[in-house]
Amino acid sequence: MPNPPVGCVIVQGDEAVGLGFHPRAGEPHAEVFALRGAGARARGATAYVTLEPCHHHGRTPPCTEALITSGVRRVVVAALDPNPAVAGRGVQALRDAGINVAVGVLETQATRQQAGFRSLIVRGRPWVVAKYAMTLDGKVAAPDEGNGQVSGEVARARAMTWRNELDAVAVGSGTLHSDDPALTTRGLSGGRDARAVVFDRRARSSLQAHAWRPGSVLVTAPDANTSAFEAAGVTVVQTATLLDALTGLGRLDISSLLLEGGPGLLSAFLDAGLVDEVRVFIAPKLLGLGLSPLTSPARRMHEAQELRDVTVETLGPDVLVTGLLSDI
Ligand code: AOF
Ligand code: ZN
Repeated sequence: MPNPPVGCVIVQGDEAVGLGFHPRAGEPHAEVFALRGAGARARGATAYVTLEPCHHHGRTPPCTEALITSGVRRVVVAALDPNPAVAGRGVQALRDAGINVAVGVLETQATRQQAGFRSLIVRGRPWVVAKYAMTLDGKVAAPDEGNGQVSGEVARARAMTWRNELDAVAVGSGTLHSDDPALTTRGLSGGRDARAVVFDRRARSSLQAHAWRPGSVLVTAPDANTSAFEAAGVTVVQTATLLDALTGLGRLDISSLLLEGGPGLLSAFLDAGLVDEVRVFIAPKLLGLGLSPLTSPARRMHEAQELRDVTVETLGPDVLVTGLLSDI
């Protein structure tokens, strides 16, 4: 964060002679690693890259220069870079240098992968992913047990990879109080923890909760007393609306936010039109009474929010359904 995940492959004939990806902000871009691998075999080759090559001096020099110097003949770009410092200039520079450039190959897949980066640079706020696991009858928790496991091991492992991939993971004060979630990435070698974000309008959460660790963020109302949190080293964002809260998280370079509950937080985001993507696990269990994932006030079917670009996958005994509520 806040840079995009980008991959590049250099292909000579039908052989991949160089592979690269951008590991983190401050380190070289994908193209540079791929061109290093290809060496002299880049001459006359085709470079495939998931994001338009940059044409500006950021933390690193422009990739257009590296590509032109390498002698590649053709560049295939999945998606243009919405960064105002690039925005088509990268493609133009390559074409001006006589390189054949194709744009828009596997664009949907690439933009979905880059959703956080694109959201932050275009809207100034993170891409918001709502996630929950429910039984076949649509319950996320049993009446007498707040945090019993709904989904199976394979599904839970998948959800852990999201805590590694997204920049931040958020819960409301109700979930913090009832479940005391650790919000860490477990069981993943080389994984990193997303920043923990707690939405607590009154700032009354216990500082003993596991979610508070270095880098954790408290989002609260403008008039809340936050001195104890600040003294404990928690980053505080004080705003009156959820939209402003997201902009505040964007200022912290948080480009993607995984909403992990509970129903109050999810519904507040959904009702404000601020959920961009939904990922739901459905476990083949029948519970009966229990907690619904949402408390939204829709009364008729036409008021339901309908997902686009829906994917369905089975994970062990569970089903994962994902879809988008906004355009990338
Ligand atoms: C590329 N290839 O692999 C990536 C790009 O501060 P810098 O130098 O790292 O530049 C960051 C910007 O460069 C970022 O905002 C985005 O526009 C672009 N990222 N571009 O050609 C890459 N990661
Ligand atoms: Zn670059």
